[in-house]
Formats: sequence, structure tokens, C-alpha cells
Amino acid sequence: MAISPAWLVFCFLFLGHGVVELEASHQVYRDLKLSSSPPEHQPYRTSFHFQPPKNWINDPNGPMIYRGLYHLLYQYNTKGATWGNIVWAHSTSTDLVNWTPHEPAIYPSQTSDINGCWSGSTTILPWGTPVILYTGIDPQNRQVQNMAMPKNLSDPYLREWVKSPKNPLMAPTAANQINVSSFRDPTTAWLGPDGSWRLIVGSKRYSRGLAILYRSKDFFHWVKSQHPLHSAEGTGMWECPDFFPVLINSKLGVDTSTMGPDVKYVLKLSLDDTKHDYYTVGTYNIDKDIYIPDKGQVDGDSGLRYDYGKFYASKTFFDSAKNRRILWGWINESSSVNDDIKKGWAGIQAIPRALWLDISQKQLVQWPIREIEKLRGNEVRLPKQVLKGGFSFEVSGVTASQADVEVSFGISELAKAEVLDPSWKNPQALCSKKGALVDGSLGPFGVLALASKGMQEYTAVFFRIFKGHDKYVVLMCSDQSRSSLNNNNDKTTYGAFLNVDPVREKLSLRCLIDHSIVESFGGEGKVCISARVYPTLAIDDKAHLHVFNNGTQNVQITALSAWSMKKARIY
Ligand code: DQQ
Repeated sequence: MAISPAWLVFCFLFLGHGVVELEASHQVYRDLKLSSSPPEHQPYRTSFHFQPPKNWINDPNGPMIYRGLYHLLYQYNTKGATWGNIVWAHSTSTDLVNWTPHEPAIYPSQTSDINGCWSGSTTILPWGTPVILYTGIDPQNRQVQNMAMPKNLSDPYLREWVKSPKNPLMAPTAANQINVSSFRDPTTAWLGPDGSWRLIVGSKRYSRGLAILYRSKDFFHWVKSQHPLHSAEGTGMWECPDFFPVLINSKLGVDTSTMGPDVKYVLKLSLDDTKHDYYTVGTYNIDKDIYIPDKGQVDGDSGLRYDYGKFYASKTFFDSAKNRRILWGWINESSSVNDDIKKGWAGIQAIPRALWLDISQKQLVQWPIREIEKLRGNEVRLPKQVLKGGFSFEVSGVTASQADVEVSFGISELAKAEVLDPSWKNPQALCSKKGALVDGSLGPFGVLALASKGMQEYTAVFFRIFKGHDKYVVLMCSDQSRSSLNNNNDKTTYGAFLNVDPVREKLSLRCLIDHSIVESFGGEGKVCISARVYPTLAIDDKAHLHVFNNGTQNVQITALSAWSMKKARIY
């Protein structure tokens, strides 16, 4: 078996001793039968969201930029449209919009991953070498942490990966008392000023979510810390943790090892129990190696979320070419398993989003990467106008099933806002109670996406403004209750409170509509809600786009632009 020069360099630099025996990752997994072809009529396949031609996908894994190429690896079932037989599928891109597929990068080939190659992350070492750490499922079905690195560093596509013969590098033992079936998804490692690398692995002890901390001097020998980086009672298993610095007062991103007075930290956890990605903003005490969420930040399901719709197991990476931090997230399904099998696929990835710390330092802001705008066709722009209470109109001239829509509202009659009942604390419940058809005073106003001609189907994304105790409160909702006549779909309504002051700020909404997804950004990215919808009538050229106001009060449309979106080259 050939010895990769990359491994030699790596071992030499880190270990300083002789050659180790290597094992290529593309050896043992011989059972890669491909499933049958999906049906030809595919009204729900997306045109500019990432999805492979068929089968199941879930978590984005180890995203990175290497030699000018973006790499997306992701959990993929080689054999069908439900979860199972998971490998790391692999695609590359020069622009995060158009993608070239490659052979799976990592699949079961070692004892330490023979029952599965689950999620993990890439760390770019200081001299530019990417290293993947991922969870393997061993013959006893224990979750252990493994390493792989590129076979050929001069290949920008990083097509072949070689696993460390020392795998697993981290494993549950009687001594460390780690839960063997709740120990997964290592993060990108960060380098402390003491020269030690650190990373966290998701876990739980009873119902306490844990971010187990490991340290290493050489990237091979990882020592578990006595205490976790962070933990929270009652949150259950923490999957796919992500821990990274964000600059104060800047939209630029920084490398994961950046420290200093200009940064705050974000800890994101994916809650296995509720399938929500929540995060807190806080400080990282490097001396004690603990993360402390800021006062007012909430650990758990009622905390801040990247996205209040379908969005899970997300992961960020630092894009060193454009100095930004980019977020990838898996948009899981709202269709039934039977429908997934019929259509031959399940799951897509959200449009990658740039992410930064809001000026308030209390939350993050996300915005679709600028590159997606190159898919915009002709712009349909409407003049400023009043949208009277009880009125709606169609935005024509755009391909409503494949569009990018930006609209801003101005409110002058704020005094007429409905009073917020202090018991209305749960925004999702409030959006369900007050859906798009329930008229109010200021709102609901917003967009009806993927609407059928006779309005039997539509997905409503809208705002309501309430008068709170000492300020106005903006509610943003995505109401899927009438999105499809097919009742096998999950049509849960989503919602969140939006931290925008309608007295001083405009109220903006952007919707990326792509056949079976409406990905919405409120308040210039302060709240994101992604909805998977499967209309039966409002498909392809039978889909329509409307702006509506079901409140009694008038609102102004201060700007409205809509673009038909071209198809990205994904496969
Ligand atoms: N998906 C992976 C796990 C991870 C989960 C398995 C999150 O590693 O915890 O496909 O969706």
C-alpha cells in the first residue's frame, strides 16, 4: 500500500518519529449498490439549493475552503431515500452555488468506523493541511472519534482521504465514563496560546447535554478534560456542536483559533430531542477552558435559534478567501417517509449563509451568501405604495416557484397596534393561534409564496406588530397550514419574535422560494425561518406570488424587488 506523502509530513511535523502504516479509506466498503432511479416527474426538486440527484442526505460535514475550492461533505445514504448506510458524500465548488460531485470521501473501511461514518469537522492546520475528525461506529456500535487526511495535498479536489491507523483517537472507556451511544460529532479544533489543540464532542449524562472537551499537543493523542467546555441540565443529547469566535462590531469572520478582546464566542448545539439548532453568545475563559453564556442567553429549546423552521445539524467554517464565516445547515423533510421513497430523495442543504454578531452583541445575523444573487434574472421592481388593510396583489413577471423576493414595509399607524397579552410568550404558538387568515390590526402582512391560482394552497410568511409593555413587539411567522392539499406533510406553523424597532427601522423580508422550500429572512437576517412545503397545485408555472395585508390598518411597501432565479449547476 502506498504511503501518502501528506501523512509523512504530518507525522513528521507532529510526532517527530518514524513512518506509520497507512490505510486508505476507499478499501473495504464493497457494498455500494446504487438504488433505482427516481421518477422522472420531479416537481419538488430544488433548482438552486444543494441536493444530490437521489437518496437521503443529512448533516453538512467538514465544510472548508482549500486552495480556492469550497468543499461540502455531507451525510449520504448510498442506497436509498431514508437514513442508513451513511458515508461522507463530497462535492466542490468555486462559488458555493454551482457544484461538482466526487466519489464519497469517507466510508466504512476500518474497525473503528465499520458500522458507520457519522458527522464531524475539518480543521485547517497552521501550514494549510486539512484534517477531518469524524465519528465512527465500531463493531460494538460504540461511538468513537477518528481522523482522516487527504492522500494528495496537491489535489485541490481532495478526492482521496486516508484514515489514521491510530484510529480511534477518542473512545468511551470504563475510566472516562463516557456514554458509548452518546459521544459524537467532533468540532473543528482550535489552538490555544499554550500550544494545545482543543475540540469538543457532543454528549449527554442522563438529561444533561454535554460538550466534552479534549486537548492535544500533536492532534493524535487527545486527553479528555476533567470538565466539559459547557453543559446544561434538561437539554438532552447535544449533537453536532459548533464553537467559534465572532468579531465585535464587524461582519467579517475569523479563524476558529482567533482569540482576544475583539471577539465573543458562539456555542451552537443541535438538540436531538427536538431537532432544533440553538445557540448562545458568551465568553470563553481559556485559562479555565470553559464557555460562559452571557447574562440573558438561554440554554435549550427556548433559546436563540439559527432558524425557527426546519434546519438542523448545522456547521460553520471560516472562509479565509473572503474573510467571512459561513453557515451550512441541513433542511430536513416535512414530507412523509412514503413520499420520500416515492420521490427517491429526502433532505436538502440550506443556502449557505454568512453569519456575524449583531451590533447588540446579543444575537447573530445571517444572510444568504452574495454569490447566490448571480442566479437572479430580470428584476421586477414595484414602486413605493400603500398596501391597504384587507388587500393583496399578485407580483407578476417572476417565476414564482423559483424566485428571490425582497420586500420592505413601513408602518405609520403604530399606535393602533394590538396589545400583546403577557401570556403570549411562545412565538411559535402565537403564530399558530394567529395564522395568516386571522386578521389583526397591524398585520398579518407579508408574502404568500407558492400560491395556487384559486388560493387553495399557499405558504404565508408575515409579520404582526403588537404593543408590548414598553416597546413594540414584532412577530414573524411562516404559516404552512395551507401549503398543500396533501395532508401527509408536516404543516406545522413556525414563528419567532424579531428584534426590530418598527419606530426607527424598516421591516424587511426576503424569501428564497425554490419549488419545495421557502427560506425566509426577517429584519435583514435577524430571524430566519425555513419551511419545506409540498403543494399539489402550486407547482412549476402554476405557482403564484402575492403580497398581502390581512390587518385592518394600512402599511406601506417601501421597496419590493423580485427576481426569477436561474438553475444552479449542482449535478
Ligand atoms: N447525524 C449523524 C450524527 C449526528 C446526527 C448521523 C445529527 O453524527 O449526531 O447521520 O443529525
